[in-house]
Amino acid sequence: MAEVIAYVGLGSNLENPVDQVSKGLEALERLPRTRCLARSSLYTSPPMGPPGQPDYVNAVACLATGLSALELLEALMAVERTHGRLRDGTRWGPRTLDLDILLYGDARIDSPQLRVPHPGIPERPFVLYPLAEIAPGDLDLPGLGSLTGLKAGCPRGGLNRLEGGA
Ligand code: A4P
Ligand code: MG
Repeated sequence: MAEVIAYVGLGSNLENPVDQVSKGLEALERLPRTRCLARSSLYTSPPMGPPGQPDYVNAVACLATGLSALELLEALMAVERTHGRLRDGTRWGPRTLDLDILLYGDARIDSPQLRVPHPGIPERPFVLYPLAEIAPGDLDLPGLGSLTGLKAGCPRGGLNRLEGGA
């Protein structure tokens, strides 16, 4: 199958998040039939969702992949399992690395397992700004509009680029 350009979002707020996201980015380089074309800086951001949890570290990577969207999802979940979850005796510990498929070529997928483009993109500065850092020109997000337009409607909030990250 021909290569597809896919964007993957990484996020962590537990167990040394900078390390988690850096190792996650390295793991993306090792996915089968996949090349990592670009990776954003690391960013810190206040938690979206319930307050009282630590700040997040986020990044976005651009991949060229021969995997299907579902194969890519499965590969990302395997990375989450090996890199993002810690063994706690016999039980899995908290998830420390979250990997989301943001875009898969110009595909629009709406299945119980996989929604692409990721529906949270428009309200997530920690996705939009790292994505804009590495996207070539102004991306059109299928069904969501241009990246420039989405960024204009989404203030940075407390998003900060980490110096020397990634
Ligand atoms: N799934 C469906 N579509 C996708 C997709 N495009 N990419 C399904 C990846 N997975 C997708 O995921 C649950 C199921 O989503 C998977 O089984 C897959 O089949 P999960 O990672 O186990 O669950 P989750 O991450 O807890 O839920 P959810 O709704 O994906 O949470 P989010 O949206 O990932 O949000 N604040 C900041 N500042 N930064 C963050 O990164 N992240 C979250 C988690 C909350 N607040 C945050 C951040
Ligand atoms: Mg997720």
